[in-house]
Amino acid sequence: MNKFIGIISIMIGIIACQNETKKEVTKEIKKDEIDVIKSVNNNKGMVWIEGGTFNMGAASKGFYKREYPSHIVEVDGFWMDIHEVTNLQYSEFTKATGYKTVAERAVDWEELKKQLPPDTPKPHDSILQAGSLVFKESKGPVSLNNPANWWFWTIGANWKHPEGKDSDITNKMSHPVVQIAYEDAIAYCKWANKRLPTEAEWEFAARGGLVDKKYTWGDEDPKNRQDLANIYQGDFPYNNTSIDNYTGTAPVMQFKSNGYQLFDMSGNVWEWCSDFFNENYYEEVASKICKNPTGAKTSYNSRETYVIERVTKGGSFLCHISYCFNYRPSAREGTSVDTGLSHLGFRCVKEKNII
Ligand SMILES: [Ca+2]
Ligand SMILES: [Ca+2]
Repeated sequence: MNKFIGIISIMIGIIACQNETKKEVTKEIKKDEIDVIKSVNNNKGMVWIEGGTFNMGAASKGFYKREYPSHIVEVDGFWMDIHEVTNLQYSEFTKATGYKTVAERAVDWEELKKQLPPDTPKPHDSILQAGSLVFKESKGPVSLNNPANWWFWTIGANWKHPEGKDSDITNKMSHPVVQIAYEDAIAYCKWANKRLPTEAEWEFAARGGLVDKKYTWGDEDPKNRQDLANIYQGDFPYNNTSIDNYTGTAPVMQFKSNGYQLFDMSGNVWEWCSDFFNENYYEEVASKICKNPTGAKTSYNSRETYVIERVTKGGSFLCHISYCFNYRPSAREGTSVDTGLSHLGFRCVKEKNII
C-alpha cells in the first residue's frame, strides 16, 4: 500500500477529507498504565529475546506465496520493546527534537512521481498538501481487489490527527502511534538509541518460542475470540463486529502477550522492519542457512513495481481472514517507505552491548 493509490484515487474524483464518526470503544487510561508506558524509554519496557535457530516463513500450505519457502534462520539475542511505540512516547520524541513527520510535510511531487507510471499527470497543488492515508468503512460489500475502496488520501491526517484534521489523540496516548513513514520510525529509533528489528528478529520474537505454529499463541483461529488479538472481525470492509472490543487501534497491552511477554505481535497495528520487501527473497535464500539476515538487497513487489518498500509485519485491526490474513508471524507485506497509514506503527529493538 502506498501514497500512489491515494493520490490516484483523488485524481479520479474520490476525495475524502472528513473524519468519519467512529464506533471505536475507547478505554480510560489509568495513571499507572501511563507510568508503565513512559518507562519504556529507559529500557524497562523491553524484554531480552534470547536468540536461536528457527524455521522462518510459512511451515504449512495455504498462505501467501511471499511466505515460501520456509528456511532455516539463526538470530543472535536482542532487546525488544514489549509493545508498539505509543503516542505518548512519540510525543516525547517530537517535543525533544521538533521533528516533523512525512505526513506533516507537503507532498514532494518530484519524489512522488518516481513511484508512478511514466506520463502520470501532476495533480493540482490543492491535492499535494500534507496528508496521509485513512481507512474508511464502505457502506456495503465492495471489490476486495481495489484498496482505493477503503483507503483515502486525507489532507491533514498525520500521527496527531490519525483519521484526519478533525480527529486527535487526546484520549489515545497509550495507543500505538500511527501515520508513521519509514523515516519517521528511523528518526525515533535514533533518538531513543534503538533501531528497527530486522524481519528475522521480528518473526523470531513473534513466535514466542512456539515451533511452526500458525499464530503467536498457537493454532486457534481468533475470528470469534475477544482476548487474542485486535483484528477485523465480521465482514470486511463494511461490518466490523468488534468481538475483540475495538474497531480501531486499541491501547497497547490489552491482549494476551506471547511466550516472550511481547504484546500485540499479532494485530493492533502493523510494524515496520528494516528489511527491503522483496517477494522473491525467500526463494533466493532457501538453500542457505541464514545467520542474522538483514533482508533483500533491493525492494520488489509485483503489485507495486514503481515503489520502494520495506517489510511490515503482524497485521492490524484492519486485517480480516478474507482479505488480509496477515496476523500471523510468517505473514509479510511491503509498504512504500514514504507512506503513513492509520494502521501502521512500529516497535524498536536494541542490541545487547548497547544496554
Ligand atoms: Ca478489532
Ligand atoms: Ca502489532
